[in-house]
Order: sequence, then C-alpha cells, then structure tokens
Amino acid sequence: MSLLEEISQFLQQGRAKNVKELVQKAIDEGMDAKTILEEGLLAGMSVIGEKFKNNEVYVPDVLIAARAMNAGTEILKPLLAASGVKAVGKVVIGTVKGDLHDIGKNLVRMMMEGKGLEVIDLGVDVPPEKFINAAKEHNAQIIACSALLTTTMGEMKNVVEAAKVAGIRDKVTIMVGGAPVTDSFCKNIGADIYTPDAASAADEAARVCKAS
Ligand code: B1M
Repeated sequence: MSLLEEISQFLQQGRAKNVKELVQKAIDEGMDAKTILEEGLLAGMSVIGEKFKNNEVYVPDVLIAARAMNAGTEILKPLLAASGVKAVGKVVIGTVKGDLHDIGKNLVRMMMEGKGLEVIDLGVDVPPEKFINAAKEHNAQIIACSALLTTTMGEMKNVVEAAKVAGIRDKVTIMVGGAPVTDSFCKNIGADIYTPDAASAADEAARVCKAS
C-alpha cells in the first residue's frame, strides 16, 4: 500500500495520531502538500462521505474521521500557506447558522492566510448578525460564508440581506461556497462571488482585496 493510501485508510478509521505521523512522513519524503491533501486526506474523506450516504458508517465514525482530517491539515497548514505575495486585506469567514461542517471552511481559511490575508474565523453555526458585526468591527473587505447542507445554504441569503440592513452591502464583498452551493445560487441570493474550492476562493479574495 502506498503512503497516500495508508493516510487515506487511517483517516477512514479515525486514527488521528497515525494520520499525523504519516502526513509528516510524506512531507519528509518530499511529497508536495497539495498531493498529500488531495490524494491522501481528501481521498479518505470522500470514501467516508460515500459510506455515510449509504448508511455504512454513522455520525460518530464521520466525526472521528473529520478529527483525523483536521489533524492532518494542521500539519500541512504552513506548507499550504507558503505561497507568494502578501495582499493587504481582511476576511471574515464562517460556516452559516445551523451548519456544523468546518473542514472545507478551515481549508478556505488556510489558503486565504497563505495569500497573506488576515482571516477572522467565526467558526460554525454563525448567525447573519455575527458576520455583519465582525465585518464592521474589523473593517473587513470580504465576508466568506460556507455551507454544506441544502437546509442551511439559504442562510447565505440572510447574510446578504443583513448586510443591506446594516448599510454595509456596498462596502463588503460576499463570497459563498460549499458542496451544495452553485454559481447560479450565488447570483439568485445577490451574493458576489462563488468559488468551488478553497484555492480558487483564496485567489478571488486576494484579487478583491488588491483591487480595493
Ligand atoms: Co455531514 N453531511 N452531516 N457531517 N458530512 C454531508 C455534507 C452530506 C453530503 C453527507 C451525505 O449525505 N452524503 C450530507 C448533506 C446532504 C445535503 O444537505 N445535501 C450531510 C448530512 C446530512 C449531515 C447531518 C444532517 C447528518 C445527521 O445528523 N443526520 C449532520 C448535520 C449537522 C449540522 O451541520 N447541523 C451532519 C454532520 C456531520 C459531522 C458533524 C458528523 C461531520 C462534520 C465534522 C466537521 O466538519 N468538523 C460531517 C461530515 C464530515 C460530512 C462529510 C462526510 C464530509 C464533509 C467534508 O468535510 N468534506 C459530507 C459528505 C461529503 O462531502 N462527501 C457530509 C471535505 C471538505 C474539504 O469538503 O466542505 O465540501 P467541503 O469543502 C470544499 C468545497 O465545498 C469548498 O472548498 C472545499 C475544498 O477545497 N468550500 C468553499 C467549502 N466552503 C467554501 C467556502 C467558499 C468557497 C469554497 O467561499 C466562501
């Protein structure tokens, strides 16, 4: 079994300590962070996702796999962040109200930090007013919302509306993403930018901040 397959297997078993050790080993062997992330960690999480859908594994299994995933990505963080030029800008990020999924949001945060952006992470289950208050307090150029559930993605529209009510809609760019979110959904709710993955979210955020 290859090292990446082993990482994927340990992740599926929720063995965070082993995942950490093997991710470190892969780095030491010169493997690049993106490959470890995509072909080791995300590959394992995708198997868990499929099994979860088919009722072959249950919430506790997914939870410990998610912890193992986070343990692995923490080690990759400095490498994923080790890209290029500093952009001056602030982003407020969070997973929307009612939604507890944070792995994708954490990846987006890490990639944005890698672009030199200051990211204020509000965590999960974030109500619209919390996004707005944080954006005002930190004078952020961007509010970035993540959602993983079809039942919570509608909260993004509430964030857009709350920004209008607070009088900051023209001062802040609202970015949306997460598995069920699409470009047409983004347009329908009046948000500004949809990106399908963490890397493109970071690229777009850096572009917006440089232009402002
Ligand atoms: Co949940 N869950 N979950 N879950 N879970 C999904 C999302 C699901 C698709 C599983 C399934 O049925 N196949 C399904 C949603 C169905 C739907 O609505 N369409 C689901 C469900 C139903 C649920 C519960 C309701 C289950 C239950 O209790 N019966 C429950 C809801 C709890 C809640 O939030 N209120 C629940 C709970 C959980 C756990 C807590 C057990 C755990 C989360 C742990 C954690 O995050 N700390 C969990 C997990 C891990 C998953 C799966 C297996 C993996 C999600 C993940 O982290 N993927 C997931 C199935 C799947 O996706 N295959 C599933 C890896 C991550 C890197 O991808 O987050 O998509 P993702 O992020 C991507 C892009 O989407 C993008 O960038 C990332 C990659 O570069 N992206 C952005 C994300 N945010 C972005 C923001 C941007 C731009 C891009 O701009 C701002």
